[in-house]
Amino acid sequence: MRIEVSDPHITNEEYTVSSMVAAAKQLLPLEERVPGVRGEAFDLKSWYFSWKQRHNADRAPEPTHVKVEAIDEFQATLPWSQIEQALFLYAQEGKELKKGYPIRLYVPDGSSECLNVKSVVKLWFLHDDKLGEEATYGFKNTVSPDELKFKK
Ligand SMILES: Nc1nc2c(c(=O)[nH]1)N[C@H]1C(S)=C(S)[C@@H](COP(=O)(O)O)O[C@H]1N2
Ligand SMILES: [Mo]
Repeated sequence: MRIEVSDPHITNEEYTVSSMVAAAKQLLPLEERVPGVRGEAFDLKSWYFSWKQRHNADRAPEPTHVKVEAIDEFQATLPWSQIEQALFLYAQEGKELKKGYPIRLYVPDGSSECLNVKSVVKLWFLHDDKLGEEATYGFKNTVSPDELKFKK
């Protein structure tokens, strides 16, 4: 399973869980930020900064938002200010995740539990103030029954 990571100011790359973990500077027990949920995690923002550094992209502008997409096409977009505590769970009891594989986002200081996106396979660092200061989530390309009628 691959996880695609992109930032238009840096690059577009694919990672495995282990290569992502190897690139992380800050590993921590998830429980430190999400009481009651055990497992091993890495901090999102510090992952971004070490990734940026590895690509010698120190002058790239700081993102305004992070967007994640899961295997089931569930997505979430978070303003940069809401990801201060965000982290990815990647293992439990030393093994790959049974639920949420390959990695699961947790946003302890986010506006909703619904932002804890399971099975993340795409991670985008975005640069667009117009996306606003509210976190959003939901399924990609949801089409209402009414819209479907017109598409036939
Ligand atoms: N991939 C994926 N992640 C998801 C969802 C989803 O439908 N797909 N639902 C979200 C919502 S709305 C909630 S409330 C939580 C539920 O987490 P749980 O399965 O651990 O109870 O997962 C979030 N993460
Ligand atoms: Mo939810």
